[in-house]
Amino acid sequence: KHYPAKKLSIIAAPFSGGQSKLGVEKGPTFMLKHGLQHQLTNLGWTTQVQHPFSQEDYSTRVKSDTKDMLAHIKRPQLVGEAAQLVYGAVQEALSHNEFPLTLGGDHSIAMGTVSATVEKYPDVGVLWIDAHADINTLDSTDSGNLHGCPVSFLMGLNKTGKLECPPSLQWVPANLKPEKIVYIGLRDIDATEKEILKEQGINAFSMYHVDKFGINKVIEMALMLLHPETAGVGPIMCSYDVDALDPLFVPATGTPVRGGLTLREGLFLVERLAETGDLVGLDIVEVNPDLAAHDVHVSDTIAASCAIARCALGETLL
Ligand code: HAR
Ligand code: MN
Ligand code: MN
Ligand code: MN
Repeated sequence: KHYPAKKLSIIAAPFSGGQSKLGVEKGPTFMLKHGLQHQLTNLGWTTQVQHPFSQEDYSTRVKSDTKDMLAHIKRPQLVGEAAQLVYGAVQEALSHNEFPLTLGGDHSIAMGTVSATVEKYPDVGVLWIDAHADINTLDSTDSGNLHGCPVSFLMGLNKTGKLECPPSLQWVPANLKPEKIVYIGLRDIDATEKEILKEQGINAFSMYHVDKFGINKVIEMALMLLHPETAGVGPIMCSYDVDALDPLFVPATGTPVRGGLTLREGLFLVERLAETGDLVGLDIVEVNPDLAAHDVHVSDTIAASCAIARCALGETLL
């Protein structure tokens, strides 16, 4: 319904500064080398690849810029700049009625993708598919890794904390309301994050709920929660961290947690979103080809990540 012209803007976001493991910046190249663009063209999409970082060298800056710290928060300047470029690329795609498919990179770039999408579709519901809640604030994060914090920025939770929001991240429009995000796949949440989720009244389906209700029912409930007035119908954006899938299927990722979604559950989820006709944007993040013990770990991870994109964009089994 939202993209009758089937135009796709593939946004390559090779960024690793939101966490501490190099290699996650290789995600977009590996997915594109696997043939993702051609696979999506075969599904009837007109495709183009955008490179918002073409003027930057984040790989070098991630390694060399040791002064980019705010207390224990790592690389706020770099993360703010990179996410803002992604924000611009998603805005630009949406302004041309192109579906933004953003390939990470670590999950900090979702500060840009989600806020640009909420700007365009103010009633959009965000499905955050992840083993982690990524809602730590500057004050609550233990690791200081900003890929564990994007949701708190999207919701404006760092405007009132003890640590002041660094200037590089003040552009983030705090336009995501707590009732407009639902999580699926959670299984590794910090105690501080549990408190924030409770305080904000955010709906979340952990792996417990997936086991209890099944993935189909979980998605139906999630859609209902995001669009209660219209019986679950309305625009949906999906920010998909591949670590939501069990590491059996996606071993090459920075923070694998056992007991995750099966490959079929993870693909069904996006097949179901495609079926609604209401998907307006997709991120696929945290693919790290360097964190593989064997070549087959890389190919499994890349194949699963590309399958997520294809299923979300209309590929069906029959
Ligand atoms: N909660 C932890 C932190 O804040 C770990 C979360 C980051 N890992 C991710 N995010 N892959 O989805 O550091
Ligand atoms: Mn364009
Ligand atoms: Mn995660
Ligand atoms: Mn994440």
